[in-house]
Amino acid sequence: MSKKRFETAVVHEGYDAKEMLGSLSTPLFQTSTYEFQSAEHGERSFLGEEDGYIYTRLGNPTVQVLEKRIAELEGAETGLAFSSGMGAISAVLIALTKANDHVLCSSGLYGCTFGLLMMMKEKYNMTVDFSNFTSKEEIRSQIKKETACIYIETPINPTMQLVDLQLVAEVAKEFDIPVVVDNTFSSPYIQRPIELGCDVVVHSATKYLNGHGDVIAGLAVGKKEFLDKVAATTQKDIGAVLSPFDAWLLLRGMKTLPLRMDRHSDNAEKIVERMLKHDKISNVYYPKNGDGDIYKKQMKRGGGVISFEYKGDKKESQALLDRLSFVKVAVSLGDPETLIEHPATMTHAVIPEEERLKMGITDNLIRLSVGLEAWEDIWEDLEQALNN
Ligand code: LCS
Repeated sequence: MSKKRFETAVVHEGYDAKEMLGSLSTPLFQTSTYEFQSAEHGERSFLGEEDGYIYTRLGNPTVQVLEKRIAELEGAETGLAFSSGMGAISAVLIALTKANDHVLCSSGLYGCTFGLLMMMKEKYNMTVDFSNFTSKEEIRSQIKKETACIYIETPINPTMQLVDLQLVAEVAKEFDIPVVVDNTFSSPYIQRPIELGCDVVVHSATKYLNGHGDVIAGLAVGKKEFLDKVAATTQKDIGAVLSPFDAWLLLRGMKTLPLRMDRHSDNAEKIVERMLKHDKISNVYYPKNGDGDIYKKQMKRGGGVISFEYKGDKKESQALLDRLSFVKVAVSLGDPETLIEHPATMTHAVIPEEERLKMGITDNLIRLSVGLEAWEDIWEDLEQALNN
């Protein structure tokens, strides 16, 4: 059978109803363990001599459909599911590094990813540097003999700056260093890092992949050899595995990913056009309007997140949020509801002020996750809050 297009794969890939009594919808295997046919069968299962299931932390049929589906969508060999985005990120980073190693990161990171790296730095004497990844020379000059991996968010949460993934992957290959990309903000519908030469993709599937604001989940995809190691060590033994029910919800939510991403992007484009003309807004950050060349090279659409700087101080920026009516003041993103938050005091509050400002997270930066509502209603609510 020929390889299916994205919109088809997101509905069908990884599931064959014939193997599940014809059930058209993926069955929910809500079980923690599996009965062995005999003690010897159990022994052989633990030795890896038998296919099949042992215990849900080690594998579950519902979760495995999701793992196959995300691997196909990202163009990767294999996938693994976790109980949160941070579960996926920590399992991958801990598997790739050891004491005294160096990690080179994008110039901004989600607050908890930053926190995890700072903890690894302190506990394991690791070093962490940040790069703008603007040229091959710059990247080469920042790679050390202890560099264990390169870790990138693009677009960066919440500044929306972009990193040229192909450029980084080409330099990383020269040094044989794996490149890990957090693809949460784009989803594979918009950007596919593996096809650009990167090695591992991680997701907070809590966001666009699930798309309904009712699940916390993480995913990682990459080469089978590496992810088999993660599955047998940092996933299995640390244990941040996804529950079958949450995998089932994710499989359901993901089916509409292409429709939702187009709608989020259409809505965001309309809002950006108006924000650019509003005299209470000094800067608007949206992928399509920023690094034009990188955007064209690697992204299909701009996605649903816009950040902007309000002409006011911290208190006045917080007061703007309180004047909104149906737009919700909440962290997270990628939900059907439009969400707004203040990164300096919420998602990125754990980052010390000096580093936070270096990342471009000022006290008047506001992040908007544009939802699926009518864009006119979203803009009317924002406009009344901006004008009051
Ligand atoms: N990566 C990125 C880029 C994220 O934005 C988040 C969560 C994570 C990883 C962690 O995923 P989780 O464990 O929550 O599934 N970002 C959040 C945010 O910006 N607001 O609330 C959570």
